[in-house]
Parts: sequence; structure tokens; C-alpha cells
Amino acid sequence: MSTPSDADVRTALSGQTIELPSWAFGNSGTRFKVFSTPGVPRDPYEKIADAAQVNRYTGAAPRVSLHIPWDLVDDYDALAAHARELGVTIGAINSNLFQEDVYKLGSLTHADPAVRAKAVQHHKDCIDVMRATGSTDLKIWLPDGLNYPGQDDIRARQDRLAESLAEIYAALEPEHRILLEYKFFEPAFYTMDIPDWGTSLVHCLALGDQATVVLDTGHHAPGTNIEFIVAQLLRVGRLGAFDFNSRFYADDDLMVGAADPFQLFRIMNEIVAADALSASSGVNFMLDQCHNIEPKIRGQIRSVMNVQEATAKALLVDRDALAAAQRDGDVLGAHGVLMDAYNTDVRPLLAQVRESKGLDGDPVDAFLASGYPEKVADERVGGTQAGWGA
Ligand code: RM4
Ligand code: MN
Repeated sequence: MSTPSDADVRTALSGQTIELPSWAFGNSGTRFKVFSTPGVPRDPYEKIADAAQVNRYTGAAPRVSLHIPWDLVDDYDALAAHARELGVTIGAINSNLFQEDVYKLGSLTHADPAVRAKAVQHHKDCIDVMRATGSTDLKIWLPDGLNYPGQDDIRARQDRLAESLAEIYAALEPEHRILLEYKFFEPAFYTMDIPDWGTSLVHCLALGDQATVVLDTGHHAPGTNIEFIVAQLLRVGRLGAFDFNSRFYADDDLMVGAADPFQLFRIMNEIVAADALSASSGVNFMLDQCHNIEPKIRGQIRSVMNVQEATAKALLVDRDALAAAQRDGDVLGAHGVLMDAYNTDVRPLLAQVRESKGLDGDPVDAFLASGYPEKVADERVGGTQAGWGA
């Protein structure tokens, strides 16, 4: 690709969208403690209302992912209508296979066909939610795995998984996709049944074109070169989505771009280089975070801004100069082109892009000035734990 013009950079930034997770707005915590926050949503309707605030001040977050059954409601048409009234739509539907006793030894991979059938049926129910809400992405994160060598047959579990996934795939509508997530450890420690992008990709390739990999930035061993995985999945047309967050140690679910903004830039650089930023590329840029100690809506606004800043820097890479330096074998020249872009302060550019859409240049200031946090703290009494088990 050649170096984008200034106008192209602005257009790309102005059109970029980031999907928000409903669970980021509820109370969450570690296995030690869940802290509650005044004003936390009491139901999925209020979670969507909070997500709409993020969109209102950033103009870049028009979709909300749901997690089933955390976001169980009687009437999904009504929930989707509520979202539309607030200017957002329902994004990916996340299944949940990690909170029932029956799944202790696995779900889609379980040795007992009755347990597998229940887990498959849960996904068919999620597809019904997709039909009602207009969502097109079914996101599957498989918590299955083994704690002890010999506990179960690794290959048999892969075969059962392939069968279960094929049943789910057969239930999709033509416009639907499966987003298949991987995670290298936790909750299982000896092996997960989908521990890495290769395993996810193997299953997606067997399923068909409507199956793609979702890359959660927190689901890798320390030191993993994530942008390499991004480049490879883009090459084969199977990068369906990101779950963006930051990690220092494990699956920390901290704000994207907080731990390693340079890694986020390198990831977005691969996206821009492959021309995969626009919606037509099929890559859904989602957040998967929990805000345990920081304010949640503001944390989501900050996260959207962090993705935008990394994207702006990636768009500013002088592609022509980079290609020339790479052709010439100019190692430091090529590296310098990337570093020049990374070291640019893009905040004024992003403020201008927001202002050109009629928004405040500083979404955090505008949100804080709105009085919304105080208003919901007064109105909402008895917020539930929206992360785990609500
Ligand atoms: C998992 C995985 C999923 C997310 C849950 C809450 O670790 O990242 O994407 O839905 O956590
Ligand atoms: Mn995730």
C-alpha cells in the first residue's frame, strides 16, 4: 500500500468503530474481591445505556457485545430497540460455557454426549438471540481443558470439539459468523482444548468460510509476537475479530494500550498495512475488559481513545519510505520510519477528527462535565454483579 494522504488518514479515523463489552459496565473483580461501584447497571438495559455514553462522547463505539446468560432478558427485540433508541446496536453474542457444574470436565469436548448436546443447544439459543437482535457474530470462548496429563484423551477431545462445532455451524444463518477464541491457559492448566491460534484456525478451516479466529490480546504467553499472528490470520482471511485488553501477567483484562501501547501500535500497523481497518475487511475490533478499580464508563472511553491513538500512528507510517528502505535492506532506516510514526503526538489530530463530527475534542472531559456518573449513582440503587453470574 502507498502512504495515505492527510484526508485519507482523517477519513479512516473518522470511520473507525470499536465494539464495547456489556460486562465492562458491571461490577467485576478478581477471585479475591469484587468491589462494587455506585451507579453500576442493574440490568442489561442499563449496561447498554452506559455503553451508549461511550459512543456519545467518542462517536466511535456504536455496538455492544452481549454475554449470555449474563445479559438474559425476556424480550430481545425490546433490548435491541432500546439500543437503537440510544444510538447503538447489538454486536457479538458471547456464549458462556464456564459457569455450570455440569461443565466441570468440559462442555463442547465433554466425554458425555448429553453434556455436549446441552452445550451445543446453548449456542443454538445464542443464535436465536442473534436473530432477534440483528447480531451477526457468535463468539465462542471455550474454557474446556485438562489439569492433569492422562485426565482425558487430547485427540478424542479435538474430535468431539470438531463435531460439536460443526453442529453449531450448521445452525448459522448465511449472514452469521462464528468467532472462535483461543487462550493458552486458564481455567485449565495442563492444556486448554483451544490453546492457540493454530488450533482455532484448524477448526475454522474445517468448518467453512463463516468461521473466523478471534484474537484476545491477553491470551498469549509473555513475549509472544502478537502482530505476527495478526499478519498471518489476515493473509489467510481468517481474522474475524479482536478482543482488545492489556496484560502484564496473565489474562489481566486491563485497559487496552495501558500496559504496552507500542504493541498495540505494532498490531494496528499490520492492520493498516493489510488495508483491514474498514468495516468491509470483516475484522471486528472489540474490547474485552473489566474495570475492577477504575470508573467503568470512563475506562471504556479511555480504551477507545487508546485504540484510536494507536490507529492514527499506524496510519501515519510513511508506507512509501518504509517500502523503499525495506527494498534497500536499510534496516535502521525502515525501523526509523515506524518509530517516527509511533513517536508522533496524534492527540491534536484526533481532537480535530472528533470536532469535525460535531463532538468535543476531549471525550473524557465532555463525559465528566455531563454529570452522568452522579446522575446514575443517585438513580441506581442495588446494582448487581454483572460480570460473573448475574
Ligand atoms: C474469557 C474470554 C472471553 C470473555 C470472558 C469473560 O477469558 O476472554 O472472551 O467473554 O473471558
Ligand atoms: Mn476474550
